[in-house]
Formats: sequence, C-alpha cells, structure tokens
Amino acid sequence: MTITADHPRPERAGILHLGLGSFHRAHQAVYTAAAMQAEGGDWGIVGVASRSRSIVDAMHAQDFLYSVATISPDTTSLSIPGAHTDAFVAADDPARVVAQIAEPGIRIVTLTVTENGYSYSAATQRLDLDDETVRTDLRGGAPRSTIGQLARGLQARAATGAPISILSCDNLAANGKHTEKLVREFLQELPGSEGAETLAYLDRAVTFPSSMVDRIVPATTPELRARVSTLLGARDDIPVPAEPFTMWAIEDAFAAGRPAWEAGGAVFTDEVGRYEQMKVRMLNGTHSLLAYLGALSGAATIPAAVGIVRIERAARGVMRDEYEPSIDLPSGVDVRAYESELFERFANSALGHRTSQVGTDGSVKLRQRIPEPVLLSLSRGEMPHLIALTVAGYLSCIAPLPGFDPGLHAAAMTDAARERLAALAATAQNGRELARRVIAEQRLFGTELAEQDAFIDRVGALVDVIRRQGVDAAIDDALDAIGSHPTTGHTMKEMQR
Ligand code: CS2
Repeated sequence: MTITADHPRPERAGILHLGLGSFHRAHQAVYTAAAMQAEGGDWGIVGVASRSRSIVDAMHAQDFLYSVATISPDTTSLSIPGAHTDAFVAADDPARVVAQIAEPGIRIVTLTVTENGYSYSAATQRLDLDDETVRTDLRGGAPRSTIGQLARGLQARAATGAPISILSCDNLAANGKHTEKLVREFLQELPGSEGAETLAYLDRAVTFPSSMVDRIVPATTPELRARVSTLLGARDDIPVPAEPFTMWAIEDAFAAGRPAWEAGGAVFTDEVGRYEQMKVRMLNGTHSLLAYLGALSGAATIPAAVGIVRIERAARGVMRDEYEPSIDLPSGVDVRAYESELFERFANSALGHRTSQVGTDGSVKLRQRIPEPVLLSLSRGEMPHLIALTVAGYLSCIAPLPGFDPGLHAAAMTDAARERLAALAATAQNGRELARRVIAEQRLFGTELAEQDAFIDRVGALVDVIRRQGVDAAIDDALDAIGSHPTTGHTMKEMQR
C-alpha cells in the first residue's frame, strides 16, 4: 500500500521553503494544503533541507507525502497534507537555492531555520561578520548561510523585477523586520556598489511580513513510525507528531499574492508583534524553565517536568508574575484562558515532548525570551527570580561547574555555545563568576543584560545553590523570594488580585 493525500495535489510550486523539518511539515504545509483545497492556486511547496539527506530522500521515496499524527492524551488522528511538489538538500546544491528564489513561479519564500539560522550577533546587534559562513558568502560563490541565500537569491531575482515576499516562521521578535535588516546588511557589505541595485529592488518589490507560529511538534520516534504505519495501513518513514493546538498569526503584506491560509485557520492581523511577544514569552519562556529545571530533576519530558509540584509552581509564577506584565496583549485575547490552555498543552503526556529538545540551543532561544521581561521587572524595582532561575538552570545544564553532574537529559541538549561556555565554567570559582563571564563579558543575552549586575549575581547565586544543594533547593529559594505560598503555590501578588 502507498500513502495517498487527503486532497488533490498541487501541480506547480509557488513557495520555496527553507528548513524542511518536522515543524514546517506539521504547520505551514498543513495550512497551505488547506488553502489550496479551499481556493486553489499554484502554491505547491519546494522544501529545502539545509543538510539532512534522509528527510529529502524519504520525501522523494514517498512522493512528497507523509502523515501528521495529531496526538491528544486520548486519541491519535492522521492527516496527509500533500502540499509539497519537490524537495532538495541545500548543502548538495547551493546554487539551486539561488536559482529557485529567482524563479518567477516562486512568489513566497518561507523560513523555519530556527533562532540559530539567522547569523545574528547579539554582541554587535547586526549580521555576524565574524561568522565564517557569512564571510565566505560575502566573497561570492553559491551561498550557504540562510541570509546569504536570501540576499543572493534576491540579487538574481532583481534582474527580472518580479515581486516576492520573504516570510519568517521562526520564534523571533518582529521576525519579518529582523530578516529584512539582516538581508539588507548582507547586501550593504558587498564590495563597491554591488548590492545597490538589489537594495533598490527590495524597496520596490520585496516585502518581509512578520508571523507568529505555534504548534508543539516533538521529534519523531521509531515507535511513532510503527504506530502510524499500522493506523495508516501503509509504510510511512517520516510521520510528524503534533499536538491538536495550532495557530498562525500573519501580517498581511504580500508583494505577489498568497495562499488563502485563513482556510486552515490562520489569522491575518496588524498585531503580529503582540502575538509574538505573548507566545515567545509566555509559552517559550515558560517552556525553557520547564526544560532546564525538568532535566535537572531527572524529567525526560515536559509533561513529566510540569507534573513535579514545585516546578509547576515555578512555571505558573514565571508566566504570570514575570512574563505576563511585560506583554502588550493582542486585542480580544483572554490571558487567563491562554494561560490555562498553555498548562493543558504542557501536560499532554501522550506527546512525549522531551526536555532535551526544548533545552537545545538555549544560547539563542533565551535571548529571544528573557532580556526584555528582565529589564522591565528591574526597571520597576523587582527582581525576576524565576527568570534568573531559568538562566541558572540553563547554565547548570550546558556549562556545569566542576564537580556538578547535570544528568543525562542535560547532556542530550545540543547548543552551539556549549563548548565555549563549558570552557568558561571549567575555570570559574563559583556561579557568580560563571554568570559574570557569560552574561557580562560574553554578552550572551545582548548588551543591556550585560550591565545588570544584580540580575547576574542572582543567577550566579542560584547556580551555586543548584550545585551545592540541588535543583529542588534552588527552586524553593526562588519561590520563597517571590513569596509563593508553600501549599497553594499562590504568590502574594496573585492573592491581592
Ligand atoms: C519550544 C518550541 O523548543 C522550544 O524551544 O519552546 O519549539 C515550542 O514547542 C514551539 O514554539 C511551540 O509553538
């Protein structure tokens, strides 16, 4: 038996997608299939994996079809979106990425390249010119960085003048503007006036809408593959597990048309920035706390972490008292309902979302989640103890002080900064010195946090508590500091509300 799509398949592509991972396949691909089903349009997707040959080979072998397994605690249901028309590996054929962006039929480039994929330097707050890939891309030849690919692709397309939109779908504040800024910086760095024409073309014909994406998509496991193949009655080597909840808020600023994504439930709004802020802080920020404290407590999964009473208390406290006050809520959003839905989503035990997955790449993820809320709390004269605890958890997992073993879930977290931070930890006398080196000297979380001595010292003190007395003691220390009631977990602030 072979897999068949739920609906008729697109014949032609209109979207080039960079980052053919599970998230894209369970999110934008599903919305795009629904849009084409409702209103037609040549919006098939050419999926580009940066390096992974296995996903591309499997997509070809399965005629670009795969299942999305929607998993709730009681049921699993399958759908086969069928939105892709082709797939290839950028590393094998970098020139093709440029050619595809220039191709007139392609009218949107979507991106899920993760927070790591933008070659952004927090220290200089611009395109990372120290990055070897970026430097090579600037010298010419087929580009390998995402920003280089976009800039070179747009340079090739400028010759035709055809409009196009670049749509970031990564968890970054103002992701459209951020992408545009980096692409422009790349073009400005080109020698002489090489980039000038393309910059003028960008002014005329290219838009970078922002979008907020949301769906929890864990990694695929061999068990899921087997279960899906049984349910489907056909072999599927690349199913994607996902939670039932899904959301996409998009700024409606497309230069060359767009699919009717609203048919799949997408919301077109002028308030994307607010949605992004709410999601990146309340969901992702709290997720980071659950991942690091969970991993240090021996929890393999996010539902297991949130099932530990003191961690749940810390998660509720950080969300309500430290993230929420920093947010300009989008109109019409009931924040209490959003909060309780988030806790239901975190507790979805059937999903098996691993703490090591959420804890991966903290060096770039936390930078999106924590600096502004921290600065806002400090400016009100309040210490954000639970965000400090999140950062202390992160450092303890990725850069443990000598003699501290954070356990196997922390060891499974990957992070581009791991080696650099671990080297700093190896010679640090204590947590305070480690926090100082990482946050102040390395400016890992940007320049403004680098100057917040009280926050840095609080992080350092909590790193020391974790090392000497264990993670439970550190959580209790932070909960005590916010006056969390020992039995109800309510804080003084909550009780006054
Ligand atoms: C998570 C996100 O891994 C992480 O950092 O917080 O991937 C999260 O699951 C998604 O953003 C949910 O939309």
